[in-house]
Amino acid sequence: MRIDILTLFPEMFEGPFGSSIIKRARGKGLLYTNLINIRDFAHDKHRIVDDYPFGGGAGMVMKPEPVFEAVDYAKTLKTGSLSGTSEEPRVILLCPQGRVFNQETARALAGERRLILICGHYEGIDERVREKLVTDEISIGDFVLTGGEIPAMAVVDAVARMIPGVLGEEESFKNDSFYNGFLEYPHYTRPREYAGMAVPEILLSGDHEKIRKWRRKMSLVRTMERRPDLFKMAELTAEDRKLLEED
Ligand code: 4GY
Repeated sequence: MRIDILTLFPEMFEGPFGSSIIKRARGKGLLYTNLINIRDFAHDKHRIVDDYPFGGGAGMVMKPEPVFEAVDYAKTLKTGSLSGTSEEPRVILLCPQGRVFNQETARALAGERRLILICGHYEGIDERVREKLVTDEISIGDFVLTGGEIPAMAVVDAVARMIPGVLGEEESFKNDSFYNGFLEYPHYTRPREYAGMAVPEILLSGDHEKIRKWRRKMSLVRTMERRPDLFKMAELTAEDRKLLEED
């Protein structure tokens, strides 16, 4: 998958894209990321990309021209299997007004061949960018950040790990919270006792069927207690009901 990211602060992405699983995914050729500096598309010698808002008010607004030109440029970039195709890529703006991102969206986006992400900054971005260029608006939650860069990193990370081959067999997303609609069960590793706190006996028993049931039950109870909204939506099996009824 190819992801082009338009930003005024490309250096912010160096850490997250150069570390851990995202670094490995890029190394394996499963993910190709490209950073485009919107400032490179400014029209004047001072490379100005923002201006005062029409109608007055606080803060600066990102000018439309550099963003339009940066998106046009991004659309011309087609390497490998994308060359010669005329598919119109999804152009995603990260902003608090967008649809709230979740695992289902991550899974859907992981099925695309390419994405273009736009990171706004300052007070906002000229509305004509939204009207003409943007196909999807995504929010990572009901809070306001200083820019769309951190949300873009979150989206790339969540999408990348859903691409087949990015996670090893050991790391598979099949056990994730949200993949199956429930929160995860508690995890433990050595030592068996730490600071007076013991690992639940059942995990040391070697009885894989008992362990599976215990984990399932913890997952159900946690979801019920902490995320009643998720629990309401989830489908319970006959075994789930039985696990919830015992002591
Ligand atoms: N929350 N989810 C978010 C955000 C900052 C002004 C547009 C969010 O996605 N983005 O808070 N973004 C704003 C700042 C320009 C982006």
